[in-house]
Amino acid sequence: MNQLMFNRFMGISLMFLISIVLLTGCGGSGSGSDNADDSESDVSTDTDTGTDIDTDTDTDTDTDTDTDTDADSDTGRDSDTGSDSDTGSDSDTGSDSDTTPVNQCPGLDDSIDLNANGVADCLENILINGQFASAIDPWGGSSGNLGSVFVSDDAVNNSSSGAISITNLSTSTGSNVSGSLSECIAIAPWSVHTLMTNDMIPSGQTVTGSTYLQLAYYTDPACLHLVSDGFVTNTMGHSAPLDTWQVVSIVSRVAPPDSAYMRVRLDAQKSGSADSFNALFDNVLLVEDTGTCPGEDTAVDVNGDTIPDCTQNLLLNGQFPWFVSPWSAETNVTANVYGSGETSQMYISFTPPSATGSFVAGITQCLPATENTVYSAYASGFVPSTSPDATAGIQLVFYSGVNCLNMISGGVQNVYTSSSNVWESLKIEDITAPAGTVSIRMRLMNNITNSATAEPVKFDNALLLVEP
Ligand SMILES: [Ca+2]
Ligand SMILES: [Ca+2]
Ligand SMILES: [Ca+2]
Repeated sequence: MNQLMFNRFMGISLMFLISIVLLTGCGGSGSGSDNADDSESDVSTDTDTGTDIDTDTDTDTDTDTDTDTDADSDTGRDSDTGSDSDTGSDSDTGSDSDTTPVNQCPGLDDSIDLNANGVADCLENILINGQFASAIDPWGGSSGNLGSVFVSDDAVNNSSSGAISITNLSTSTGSNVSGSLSECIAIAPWSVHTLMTNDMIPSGQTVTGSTYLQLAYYTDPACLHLVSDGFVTNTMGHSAPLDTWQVVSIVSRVAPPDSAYMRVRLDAQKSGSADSFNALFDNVLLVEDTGTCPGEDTAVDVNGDTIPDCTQNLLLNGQFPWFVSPWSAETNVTANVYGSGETSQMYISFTPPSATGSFVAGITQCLPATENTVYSAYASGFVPSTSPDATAGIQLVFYSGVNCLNMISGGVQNVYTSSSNVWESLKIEDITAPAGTVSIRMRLMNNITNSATAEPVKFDNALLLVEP
């Protein structure tokens, strides 16, 4: 691990620690008084979620402002560690041929393991009260969720646990999501989470609907202010079969760099009727992904050195799994991630100011750099045949000031695609940083010649590394 990556990881680790310290010193409680904001937020949800399902989750500007003020999820989880004391008493009962497993989570169901990792979900759940053992607290919701109540219909028929029944009471006949229930928790930037839950739609309803999950990232502990990306993930759950508990997931979502809190939302979605629609949820599990490069594809190796690019990349967010940050879009450039996870790509577009001449614009990332160090940069570029006047390119520029100020003369490298409708490997290899280098900028470029029309190009798998 080189120094830059080490610093990056140390920085993230430090922020995570700080988050924990802040959390333990902060004791939110109750589901909060949400009503003031929610009437508006539900309206906005009603109008936008119908069209953004599965198509473009990243540009969803759902500005729901449900205020669940519970930011003390970690504090609650700490109580789980108290159950370790049960281990001692378990040995005492061994002589009674008592084969009952250790009660790992008093009051909760140890047998639930939705993510099938052999660890009781109650031990690893970041959320509070994911099993709805006896109530729905601290889950909170919007004013549209007046039908959300605790019910005894547990997903695995556990007589000592229940579920949450969420009713969409919207009288709109359009496609809409309402009846939400949410929890707002502290998370670390760049942390990666997977959400899983049981859901069930009772039969006998006049409305056809679906379960619906949402993850959204915020800067504040009340989950009121979305991160700069406005990053929201909506996932349709089930509309069938009825009366049968199912499992639905949102897998490996990466927290944007300016996020500090995440809101997990459970919803009932319906369309075509003013009647209410009801769905049940149980065993909601949120875990942080661990291992090599969570949220990124370890198979990507654009420089062909058999080392996963995600372990050697100086860039953050080189694979564009969900969002644009911390890449910075230049003036008038539209940058969006389409697709999701390992199949996603970054689209860059701008409208040239004139139909004559060659114009270049794109997105950039600036990093500290060291003189006389050898750098290589890569990306996959794609020019659709519908962009006949465009090429896709990458650029490396060296600077003598921090934050990419004061470009060093002669310190610019460019390479562009040469054909359309195929992914091309763009490479700038083995470039020695000039004397005086303090920072380096990598740029992904959309170049348009003799056209005043926006002609998008797309990129994937950007890599910047120091050569050994
Ligand atoms: Ca588990
Ligand atoms: Ca339950
Ligand atoms: Ca590699």
